[in-house]
Amino acid sequence: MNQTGIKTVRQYLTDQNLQAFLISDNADQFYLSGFLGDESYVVVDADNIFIVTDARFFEQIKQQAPDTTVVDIKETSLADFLAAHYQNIAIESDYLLTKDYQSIVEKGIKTTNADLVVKQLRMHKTDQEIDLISQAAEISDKVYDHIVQFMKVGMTELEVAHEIESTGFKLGAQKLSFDTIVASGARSAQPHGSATDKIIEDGDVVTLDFGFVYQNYYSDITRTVVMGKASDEVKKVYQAVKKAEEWGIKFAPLVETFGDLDRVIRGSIDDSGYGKYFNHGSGHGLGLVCHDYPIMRRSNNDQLEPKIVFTVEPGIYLPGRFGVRIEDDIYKNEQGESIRLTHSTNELIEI
Ligand SMILES: [Mn+2]
Repeated sequence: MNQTGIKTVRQYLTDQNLQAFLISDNADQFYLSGFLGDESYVVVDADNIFIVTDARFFEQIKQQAPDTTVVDIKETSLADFLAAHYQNIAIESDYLLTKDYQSIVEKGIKTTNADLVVKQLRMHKTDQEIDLISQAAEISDKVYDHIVQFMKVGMTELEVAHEIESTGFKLGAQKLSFDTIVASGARSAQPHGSATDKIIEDGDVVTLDFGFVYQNYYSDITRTVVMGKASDEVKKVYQAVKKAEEWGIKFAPLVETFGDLDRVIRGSIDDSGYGKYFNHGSGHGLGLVCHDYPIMRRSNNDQLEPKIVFTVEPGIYLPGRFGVRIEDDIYKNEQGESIRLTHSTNELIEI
């Protein structure tokens, strides 16, 4: 049970004159209650924390969230349960199923979108959370060390991806952060090209983007390597991405908002002349979810406060040719220094 989190949610309810908060995002549910499940709902009101769920989770809840009250979904639907107790509630619109939302509205319950209330709480990490992300990141670093020794021309992307994954599991990872990306040759110009049976050839630029979860906390790293000798153009693009990434890390303690840091990173790529080939956000929050709040884009106004863990990941993608991305996991500490949680070299490696 996260007493501070629950207290903040209850304060929000009081301030907004709402009777309950329906938490549907699994990460938010775990953060507040300790319950790690799915297909369930957590309802926080002024006095109680309910978990609306089915019998699969009853025993688990006794262990993980003993201070909560279980509501058996077989006895009452979510909408009936809510209608019996509340006239107005906060919801998380980005995680509430449309069918459940419709049932709630049909019962005459008024809803208020509160998508960011728990996410903005969750983005501020405790020392213990930072330590867990750091351990997840250490697994990813060790895997990168190994994979640059392992991968050879003639292997398929999938062979490399499977080696990344099995190495991470041997090092104690709980699960993958996401499907491992190994994108070689022209495929490296696809920012999220999951591994295929394509054979890795001499001269290929290869993007490796992967991450491992440790005790429910995620890491995320990207490196781009070259098979054989890098051409002058590949070197030029690589240096432009590397510089933008380093500027992102360097300026993180000096800017006010995540939008400002996005502008710094994007500005660096623009200065290199490749601005129109950088077509995604320059980073994202990291914690109980891999692509967590906040997404670092120009329009984001969240203050870049100490102990928010996030990624910095600029890229340049030349369609049909090649792409380069470099990504590290960082935060700003209370002394105003940028701290890296991933430590792999960002120098260009020719294999
Ligand atoms: Mn990422």
